[in-house]
Amino acid sequence: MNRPTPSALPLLSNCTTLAAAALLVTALWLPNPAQAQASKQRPDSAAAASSYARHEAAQRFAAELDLRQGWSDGWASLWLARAERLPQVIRLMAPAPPGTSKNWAAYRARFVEPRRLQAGLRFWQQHAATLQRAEEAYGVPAWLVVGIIGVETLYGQHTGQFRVLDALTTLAFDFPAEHPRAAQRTEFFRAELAAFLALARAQGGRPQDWRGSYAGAMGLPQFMPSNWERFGVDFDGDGRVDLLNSPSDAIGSVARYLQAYGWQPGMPTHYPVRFDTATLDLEALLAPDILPTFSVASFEAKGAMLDGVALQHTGPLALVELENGDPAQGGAPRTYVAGTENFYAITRYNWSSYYAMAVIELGQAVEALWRR
Ligand SMILES: [Ca+2]
Repeated sequence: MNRPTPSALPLLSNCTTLAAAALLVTALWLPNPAQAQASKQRPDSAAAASSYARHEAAQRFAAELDLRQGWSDGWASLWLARAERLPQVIRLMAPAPPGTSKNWAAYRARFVEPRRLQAGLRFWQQHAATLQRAEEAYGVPAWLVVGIIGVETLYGQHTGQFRVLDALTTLAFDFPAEHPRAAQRTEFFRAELAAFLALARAQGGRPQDWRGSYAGAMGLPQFMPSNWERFGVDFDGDGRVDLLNSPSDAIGSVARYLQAYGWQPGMPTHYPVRFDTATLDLEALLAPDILPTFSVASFEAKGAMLDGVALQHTGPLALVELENGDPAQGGAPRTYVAGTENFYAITRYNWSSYYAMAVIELGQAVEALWRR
């Protein structure tokens, strides 16, 4: 996203695999005029750019990192001293106001739309052989890789305009204290900052030049630095993992990531579900959230009824609930599906059932165009 306004929040990428549910929820809230207004009116008392050169905790962190990594040239200290605080990043991390409702129909419409479908088709046509090679290597289907790269960055068109060094340093040392998981998030972003400094050093060039999302996610697949390190693949064989410029590396890395988080070849992601109102125990069905927990038999015993091939499913299922706005304010009824372990695997990329559903629907719609 070039302009990360509240109405066009870039998705928080696979940083969420390390438990950023609360954050992700923030990214999911849909455009809310009141919220946008509030953020415009907020006085930017702390907005003046200030560097971390004299920030005690940041400098201590950098010195320790230099020592731990054996960076005798003081790489971390040098670059953290040049990092600047980004007030906009802090604002984007604030939790959504209470009572904000989510809207699957509106969310879907942002991602499954003609422009993105056409870009997806072009991406598939251009990279068909690579997508097939990734499927053979990692068991992850082309449509899923195409869905993820499409939702994340519109096939590389919106990879983020924030300086990654500034964004990560801001989140590592000025994470909004009022956030319910501020301590955990601070630790997370400090680890990502350390990984980023190591990555930039290994790749050459100045850390200052790297651009990404406001959360520090980078490149076509919006990988966080630690995931670049863990799951990045040199899939075009040029000797380096380049997720900023190489679609092949991005394709291979996304597929490898999903394989690592449990994607099972051939298993559907979800099934339609209908309710038997006489026996429905919605509270019990929703209690495990999106974690697949119920056998087909126990799912149906609680009033969530399946049909056709779903009845032959052998693994656990989750009842996935998607809001379509606030019913009290004219919103549509909620959408429900039976999510499998593969649905869950997609949410390891970005901890959100709305995200997973958009990825699935975009990827499969592009596949239908491709096969036509
Ligand atoms: Ca490469």
